[in-house]
Amino acid sequence: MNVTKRLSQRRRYGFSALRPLVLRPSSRRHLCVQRIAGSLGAEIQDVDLNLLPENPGIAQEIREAILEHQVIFFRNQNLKPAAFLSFASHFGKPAEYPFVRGIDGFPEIIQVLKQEHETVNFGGIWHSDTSYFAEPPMGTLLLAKEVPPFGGDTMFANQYAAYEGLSEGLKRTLSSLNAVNTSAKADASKTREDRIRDSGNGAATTMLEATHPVVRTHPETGRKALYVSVAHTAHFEGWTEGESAPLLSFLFAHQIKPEFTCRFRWEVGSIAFWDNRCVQHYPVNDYHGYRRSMLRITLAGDKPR
Ligand SMILES: O=C(O)CCC(=O)C(=O)O
Repeated sequence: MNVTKRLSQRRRYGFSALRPLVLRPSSRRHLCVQRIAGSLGAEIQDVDLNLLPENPGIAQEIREAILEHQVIFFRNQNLKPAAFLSFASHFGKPAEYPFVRGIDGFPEIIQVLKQEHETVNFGGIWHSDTSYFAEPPMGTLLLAKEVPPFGGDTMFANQYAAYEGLSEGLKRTLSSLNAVNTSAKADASKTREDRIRDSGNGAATTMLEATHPVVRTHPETGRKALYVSVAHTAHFEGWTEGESAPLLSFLFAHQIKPEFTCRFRWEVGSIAFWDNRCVQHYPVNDYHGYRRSMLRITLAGDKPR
């Protein structure tokens, strides 16, 4: 059965009833996909994303590539905000971010900015986006507008690999645990302060919280992924913070082992598109004195199971 048919069956019948999706690169006809690391990440070369509306096959192949590689990258895509939003909309429903106002005319697009005089970068801690939502975003897209002459890379970590790298004993223990995820952990809150100061939307004092399984099953691939993060996970459900801390600390260190990661060097016009259901990311803050500006869109997701 081809991938398109299986994806539509998954949508109709639900995901769990079907075998995990196996993607065959041989089904690609439009895209050249080049892996950039052993664990995750691939660069898609020689494609003009403005041409998607006339080539629906390209969107389908991009969808397959993100499921296979978890994070994908494009170069030289100097899209205007409307075109960026239109590109993102092929893959899901753009959602608003609760803490920062969208750019003029585009409430679903926020600017991820670090200015020359600032020292803290937005999101500068390992995380999966807004896991304190009951239904966290399935994916995020970032488009580079201004980049520093060096540094400012973003790292990504494969949470399927992190889960698979655990012992069978710990996997069994984690299988029955939920964790409480909050927007209020101090290290994560700090990374938003500069942006809230200049483009906050009044929600800064709101504390958002959601409880999710520690191991989630990806609704499209059927694979299991670790779903806690140092930025947002406060404690296991029914455990105190003190009781949770030793096991969480182990998981936080384990899930970002270099072997599970890739690292992307940005250029103006680069796009990264990652799957928050199985990936964490970390923007490296090593470019003080230079400006870095990206546009970000998140795509609505479902309740982790
Ligand atoms: O600036 C980046 O590379 C990533 C920013 C980030 O962490 C986010 O948008 O969630």
